[in-house]
Amino acid sequence: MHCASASQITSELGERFRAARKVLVLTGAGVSAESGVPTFRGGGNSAVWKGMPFDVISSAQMVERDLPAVWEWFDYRRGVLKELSPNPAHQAIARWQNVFPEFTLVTQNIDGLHQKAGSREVIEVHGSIWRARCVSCHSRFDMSRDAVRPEACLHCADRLRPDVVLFGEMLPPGAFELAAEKASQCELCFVVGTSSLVYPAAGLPEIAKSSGAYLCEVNPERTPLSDFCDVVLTGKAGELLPLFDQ
Ligand code: BV8
Repeated sequence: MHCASASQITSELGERFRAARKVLVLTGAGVSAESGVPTFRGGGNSAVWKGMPFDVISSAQMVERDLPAVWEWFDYRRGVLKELSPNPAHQAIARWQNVFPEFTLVTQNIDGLHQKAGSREVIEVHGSIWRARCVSCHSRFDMSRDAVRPEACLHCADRLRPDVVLFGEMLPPGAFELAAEKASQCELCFVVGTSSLVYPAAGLPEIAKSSGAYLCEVNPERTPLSDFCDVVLTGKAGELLPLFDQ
């Protein structure tokens, strides 16, 4: 495993970091790996729950077929996340919102660790594990930390489901559009801890690059995006991102 050294941060990247005004960061499960959150794919195998690949248990069809099973999967993950804290990668990204005049943070993660690290206005393109939503009136209910999950919608009594985007479902209205707009305007785009396989989120760096942004990937492994990047920092986000503050 490549150890993260400042030498990886090329002078050009350092200069662009110091000069940039409009910066976008896209994160995936890898940014939470050092907090103890299991990733879905890193390390070759994809996550499995009770014999089902995660993109089956986390699918729109499963909500129709077996909502209690979907809740069991997300209740289990909420239980794991309750004990976990942001790591130096989340903390560095939270500091960056005060460094750059126009800073945008887009995450595929539903774990809320960016917000716990102090990041504001996080664009959660795949929703949040800390909210429930009514399947019919779409009322949302906060389940942060110790709130118990309401049995049914307090407004129309219909069933509640996790307020996350499942496979085969559209992203939250406006979230992707806002992220795509910011991606098309940014000068510097960091892609941190994602395998760049899940769309449409994986299309955001391509929008940034084709709009003239300088693209930097941070990941211990190569991804389908790596060849497309101006610079690839090979290593752990929690070790590499704090190096930019120096
Ligand atoms: C949709 C919430 C429209 C739930 C998630 C185009 C081409 C092919 C397929 C499609 C396409 N368009 C749409 C699709 C289908 C599908 C898709 O992309 N499938 C993939 C599998 C091919 N997309 C959808 O279904 C999307 N919706 O398209 O709707 C539509 C609707 C109706 C009808 C027609 C069209 C919705 C996708 C969102 C699904 N929900 N999450 C939950 O969490 O359970 S996706 C979920 O998986 C995450 O949010 C994330 O997006 C993805 C996992 O990816 P990563 O976060 O990147 O994590 P991964 O484990 O894969 O990789 C971790 C990386 O970190 C690795 O590279 C590793 O090396 C690195 N790493 C590890 N440690 C560290 C590290 N990096 C840095 N530091 C470390 N320490």
